[in-house]
Amino acid sequence: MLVDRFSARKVVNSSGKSSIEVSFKGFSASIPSGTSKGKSERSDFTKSIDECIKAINSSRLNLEINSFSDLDKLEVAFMDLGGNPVLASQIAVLKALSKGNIFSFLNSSPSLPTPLGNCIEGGVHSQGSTPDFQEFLVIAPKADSFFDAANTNMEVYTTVRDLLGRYDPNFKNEVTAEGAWRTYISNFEALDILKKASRSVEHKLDTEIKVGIDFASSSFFREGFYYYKNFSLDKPKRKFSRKDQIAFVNGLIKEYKLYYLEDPFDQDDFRAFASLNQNKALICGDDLTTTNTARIQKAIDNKSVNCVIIKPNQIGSLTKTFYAVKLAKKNNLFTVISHRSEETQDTWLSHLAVGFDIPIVKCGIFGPERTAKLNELIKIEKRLIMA
Ligand code: 2PG
Ligand code: MG
Repeated sequence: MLVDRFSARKVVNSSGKSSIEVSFKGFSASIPSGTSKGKSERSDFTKSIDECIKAINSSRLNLEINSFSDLDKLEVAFMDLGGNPVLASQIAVLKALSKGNIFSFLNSSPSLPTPLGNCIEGGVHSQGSTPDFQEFLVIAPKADSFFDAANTNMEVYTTVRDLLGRYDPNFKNEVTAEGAWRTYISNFEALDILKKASRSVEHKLDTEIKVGIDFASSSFFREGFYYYKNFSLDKPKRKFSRKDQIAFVNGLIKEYKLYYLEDPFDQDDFRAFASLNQNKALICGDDLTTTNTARIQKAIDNKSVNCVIIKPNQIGSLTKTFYAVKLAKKNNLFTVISHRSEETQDTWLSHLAVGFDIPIVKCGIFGPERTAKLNELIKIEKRLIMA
């Protein structure tokens, strides 16, 4: 397929900021951004979005792109503009190449991932006296279908809202950019509410529900210490050394039977990650590994994690994202493909989850940008059942 020209524009994301959307032969792709970024992530834009749009709209290319690996040619063409323009052009062309069916173009024996849903949000994704942990997550690992798993997460989400309404006098049904509940309680209270809601939905739907945390701990780590401002009801302020944090996280795994822990330690402390028992839970790197093969390799060498987050926008290239998935799988690491906080309504993430054969998709549970992705996976599931 000859790739000669694109058209680009701004669209509004879930944080009310501008994102880039790029179209090719009637297929469009828009790219999200993160709020809590790992420090080794690629820049979204190296110029202003307006300058990038102008550069894309005026570019005249002459590229023959017929396969996934040919998408590298777009990396060369738009390298100077940053990761988001590169990714947008690659995904738009991939949509055109696959006639909108990215997942079946990439994978001849596709299966569906399980959704890991963000229910309550604190950290830098919320404001005010909210929990220190960034995300309180739920998953129904044994659900019979993607639809059932997404529906279970939604039941927990609405049960959490009801419990927060009764428990937190400051709760106003507010949601964050990811559509999770914003509450003004401590980490432990939020965990207890999530656990309570999960137990009640487990009982109602007769299904197993597990909980997880994205600590995003680099956001409250400074000069060797973890600073908590909303640790627990009786003692909100805490200062933990590295050793304290390791003991604390180990205690949480036991007390809440955590299924999934993301970034429990600072993004450069590969060895602290390695100290956790990987037989008990998924220990996942996000800011630690940033979808970057060099950092994933370092995590493998240090035995830091048994799981890595895959976010195409962190590395700003679709082909490099694929190399990251390949490296992780070759080393028996679990993979979790993830949305970003500042999302668009595009659904390519859903296609990549199936196309790259990734077992878990991390996504918000509700809100237009999240529902678009979940519904696309429900549609893909339906298509696969009918086929
Ligand atoms: C994360 C993500 C998505 P952000 O930390 O895992 O929830 O947040 O996109 O802000 O990096
Ligand atoms: Mg994270």
